[in-house]
Formats: sequence, C-alpha cells, structure tokens
Amino acid sequence: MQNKLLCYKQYHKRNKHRIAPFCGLLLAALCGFTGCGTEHNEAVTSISFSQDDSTGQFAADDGHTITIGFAQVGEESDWRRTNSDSVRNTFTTDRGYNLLFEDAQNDPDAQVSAVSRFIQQGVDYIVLEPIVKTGWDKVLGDVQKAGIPVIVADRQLTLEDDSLYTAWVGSDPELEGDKVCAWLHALAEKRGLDESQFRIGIIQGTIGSSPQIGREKALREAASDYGWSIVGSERGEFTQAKGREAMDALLEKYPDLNIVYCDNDNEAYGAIEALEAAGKTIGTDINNGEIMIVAFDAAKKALSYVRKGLIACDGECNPFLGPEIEKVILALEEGKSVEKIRYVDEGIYAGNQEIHSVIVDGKTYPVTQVTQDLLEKRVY
Ligand code: GYE
Repeated sequence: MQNKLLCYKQYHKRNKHRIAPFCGLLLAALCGFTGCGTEHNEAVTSISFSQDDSTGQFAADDGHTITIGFAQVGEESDWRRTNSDSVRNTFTTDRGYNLLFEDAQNDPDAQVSAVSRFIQQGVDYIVLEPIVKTGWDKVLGDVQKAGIPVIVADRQLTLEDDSLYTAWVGSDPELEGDKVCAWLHALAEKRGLDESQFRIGIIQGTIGSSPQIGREKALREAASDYGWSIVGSERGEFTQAKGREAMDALLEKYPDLNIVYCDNDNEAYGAIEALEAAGKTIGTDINNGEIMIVAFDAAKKALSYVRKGLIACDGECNPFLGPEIEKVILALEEGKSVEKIRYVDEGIYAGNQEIHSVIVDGKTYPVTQVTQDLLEKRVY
C-alpha cells in the first residue's frame, strides 16, 4: 500500500478521484515495473468471487486430515459472523479438515496467545485474521521457527519481515474508503453542493485495525482534497451498541454535523437508532437539515437501509474468504507456489441513480443501485 500510494501521489497529488484514464494506464505500467501495488512489494492479484461459499472438491483426496488453526477476531459484526461461517463451512471434517477455531473476542493479546497455542498443538497451517496491524513479529517468528505456514486473511498487518507469512487474502480498506469518498464528491458535483459545508463525524472501528486505519486515511485525504471538515471522531468498535453511543456523543459535541462516516454497517445501524431517537431526519438533503450516513460492508440488512435512504452509500467488503483461503492451502499441499497478496474485488452501492460510477486511481467502479430484486438475491 505504501508503494501504491507513493507511486500514485507522485502523479496525482490532488483530485485522486478524477484522474484521466490514460494516467491510470501509465500508473499501471509504472507499477508493473516498480512493483507498486502493496505495502509488501510483492506480486498482487485481484480476485472476484460471488456471494457464496462454493468450494471445489474436497481437500484431502488421499485421506489425510489437514489441521488448521484459525485465529478469528471476534463476533463484533454481521460481516464477522458471515466470515466465520464461510471458514467453518469450508474447512469441515467431511472435506478432510480438522478446524481449531479460536475466537479472540477482539482482544489482541488473546489472539497472540491463540497463535502460540497453535504451535503447541502442532497444526499444519495457521490462518490469522489479525485484530490489529501491529504486534505480530515475535509470535509469527516463533511460528516460522516451528515450520508452520501462515495464511493471513481479511485484515492487513505490518511486519518487519514479510517472510513471516506465506500468503495474504482480503480487502483493500483504503480503496473501499476512496470509493465511498469519490461517491460523496461526485454527489456534491452533481447537485452543486458546496463541499466546504460538509461537516463529517467519524464512527471509528477498532483502533489500530487495518479497516479503521485504511478507511479513515481515505477520508482524511479526500477531506483535504475537497475542503471537507472532519468535525470529530468517536470509537464505535465495529458494533451496533458502540455505534449508537458514538453517534450520541457526536451529536452532543457537534450538533451541526451533516455527514456520518461509519467504519462498518453495524455502527451505522447504531447511528440510525441514535439519530432517530434524537428526532433527526436521515437522508442526502444535507442543505435542508438531513444527516447523511455512509458505511462499509454492504451486508444485506444495510442494503435494505440503502434502499430506504437511511444509508446513502455503502462500500462493499466481502466476507466469503473461506474458499479463497482453501485455494492457498490446496496449492501449498500440492507443492505449488502461491501469490503473496490477493485482493478480493468489491462493489459500491447507493440508493439513488444519480451517480453511475466513480473513478479511483484511474479505474472506474460502477455504483450499483439497490433494487428489490438485488436485495432478494443477496445472501449476506
Ligand atoms: O468491515 C467489520 C468487521 O475486518 C473487514 O471487521 C473486516 C471488518 C468489517 O468487524 O464489519
């Protein structure tokens, strides 16, 4: 990510959402030569996959069982529960796996301990969805000494030595943030809104987690590019209950805020409760007193809120990582090399049809309008 941004910023210091397509091509070419694209300077691919857990044939064709230690974050959100189901549905006994599932309940120390226990238990693979980015060097050094491959999924981490994990698969939270911010800017342009009147409150996810860091970085950069005011931030911990408390605190401190940037859907559900209880009107008409909410994940319930106009725009974050993790494990089982970094493709959703697409880093992303048909077909 560092390299991507460095590379990008040399060419597009401002207006990153509106760069001309040829610049994107130039950038892509340069990135190809310089290895831009990840904070790890490794090969990157982007994968798209659908809203389900369709898995290939089962793993241990030769009858041996593969033991996987899975260090999960917690149960804080709809996203997380779906992600846990995806992993559980993929690594079943029937399919040749013994899954040791450890839920750290959002405690980074407990998660480090869980990974240490996996070493004692002699697992074949460790799958880690790190709560926070930092603090992994020591325990992953121990894992490497024990010769256990580590697959990092969902959230990103920062290590002194990237050889401490074999592969990473997940989302690019900064790109998710860039897309939502590009949508806000596009809406302002389309409606002729004065962006210096954007007064944004942030409801932050778990501090130090890569989605909190990435999504907030995108917002702060966009705010500086377009003259938006960020009035303040409160911690929402990615949960509905804390999201509600955070919204109450924001309203108390900044009664004139007109946009709420929620780091996930569950926080948005809490924010909606708080705003409704305070008698506020939620919507995109911020010039006439409405408060606009944007969020991330695009869970089914959130998309029903998008359709109702309660969430204006929702950046998708895909939780169906089980099959993607399995692909890595099966390749390693066959002695094949695996790509170090694989981003999953993700969309962006809005309730109105005003903005058809947004451009980030020279790439166009369609904005999907949430229809009743889409909602009925949505699994998560
Ligand atoms: O956005 C949030 C969850 O790490 C991408 O964690 C994930 C985030 C997701 O609790 O809902």
